[in-house]
Amino acid sequence: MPRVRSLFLSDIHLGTKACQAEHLLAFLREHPAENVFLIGDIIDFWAMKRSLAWSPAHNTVVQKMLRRARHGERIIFIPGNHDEALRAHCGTVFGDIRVEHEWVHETADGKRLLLVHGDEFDQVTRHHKWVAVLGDMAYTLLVKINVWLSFARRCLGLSGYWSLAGYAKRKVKTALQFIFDFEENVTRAARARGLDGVVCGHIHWATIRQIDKLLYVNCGDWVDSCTGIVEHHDGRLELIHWASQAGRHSLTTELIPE
Ligand SMILES: [Mn+2]
Repeated sequence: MPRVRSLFLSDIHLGTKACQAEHLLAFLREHPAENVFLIGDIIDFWAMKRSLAWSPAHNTVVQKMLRRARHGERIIFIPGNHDEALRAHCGTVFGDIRVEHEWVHETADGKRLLLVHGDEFDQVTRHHKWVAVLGDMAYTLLVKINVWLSFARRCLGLSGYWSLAGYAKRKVKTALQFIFDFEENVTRAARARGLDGVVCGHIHWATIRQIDKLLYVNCGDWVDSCTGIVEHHDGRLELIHWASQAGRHSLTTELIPE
């Protein structure tokens, strides 16, 4: 029996420099599965139009996927916005990999989950670099800079207090609101279809949690956080943070809250 029942991966962004293909390959090696769900932005056609960053490791990822499909793993590819060119091919099969606009997966313990990339629930179309802004360290630094900034403003004779940190905080609040809106919209779509939850990607923010008694699962990404979701043979879902240091793989996991 393969090590896990299912793998859920999204936002790999093959074809970009940022793609952590080597880490992904190590993760894939450790996780033979019955089902592999590729939930969008697997190949980044947008970035490849600007500049091609296709390394041998990116080739290997594609080859491994084709090989796994050939050897009987069920692989379903749901295109995202960065690989939307493949949406025209939904309903077809490429080298044993099935391309679908969306999918309903039933876990071993009977939960029916909607699998979608999620960009159609994103009110903002631009990319989300702001995730990097969310951090106490950045905030603390901003507060420190602000002390000097206000001193400089006083020296320049500028009146009134203007807070850089406050400005950043308002921006972060907007970013957090964006995440909440996205999560709510996606979950609502699953509820409307009478399903038990949703597995998506797109916002590069991995999590497994309950929203209004529905399961909300996000696969995260392989450009920054190196995260994926696995379904164990009993249907339990687990978020895996994969990190590799000097050839030694370390695993930290976060279990689904009961
Ligand atoms: Mn996306």
